[in-house]
Amino acid sequence: MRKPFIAANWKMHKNVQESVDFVKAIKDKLPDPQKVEVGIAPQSIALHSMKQAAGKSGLKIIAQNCAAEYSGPYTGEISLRGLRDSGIDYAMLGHIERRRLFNENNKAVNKKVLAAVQMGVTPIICTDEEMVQKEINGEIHYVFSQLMSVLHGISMDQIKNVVISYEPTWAVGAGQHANPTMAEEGCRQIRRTIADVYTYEIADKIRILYGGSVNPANIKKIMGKPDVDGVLIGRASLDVDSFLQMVQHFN
Ligand code: 3PY
Repeated sequence: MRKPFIAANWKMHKNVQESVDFVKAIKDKLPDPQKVEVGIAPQSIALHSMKQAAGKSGLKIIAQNCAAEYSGPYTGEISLRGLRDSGIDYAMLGHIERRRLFNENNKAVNKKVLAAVQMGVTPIICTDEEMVQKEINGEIHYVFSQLMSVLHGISMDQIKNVVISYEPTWAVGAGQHANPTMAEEGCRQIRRTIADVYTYEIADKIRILYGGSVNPANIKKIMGKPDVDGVLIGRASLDVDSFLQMVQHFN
């Protein structure tokens, strides 16, 4: 059974105090962490304080990015050592806004994914809908070429410690209606891609999230789809009531 995962992407919103106050307001109202995983990705300056505020609540704190290096002379970057030592569980990598606004390409994301896996920080790899035809064992399959590039060098063992998020460009930051059928189709094709490149058993266990315009009105429908194991929520996760409404669906 794949444990559902509800993650908030706060982008560049909320300062440290606002982030900590939010955690204090929600931490005793979260669903059972054995049944559902809940996480928040704040700005990097709030990661450590949020982790401390979360205490033993089970709330996961997620970095929105990291460097491909453990530590060293990389001015302005977020080190994996710093994340690991602060107890940060996940790093979201390759989000469409990083690609679009900061020119991150597949090669850069791949380096980060490899480094994160090696350092024990689980990557949440964001991918959009670039599908191509590929010949696998003599058959033509549709695969996510972008996903294949960023997973380059990830072994059978390492892929088990990766979460994938399908975030079609048309839905991110748009506030428009997310389409549950299209969310399912994207996640299903990603699972097929993983099965083609790794194995069916691995594809069956890996968690695939959907991201883009998720809100209290559509979350239940989206998460009700068989290949959607969770969601990455943008704008609708910034408000305490709306956040709780979404996570408490799964109590
Ligand atoms: C959005 O919904 O806008 C997101 O970017 C989720 O990551």
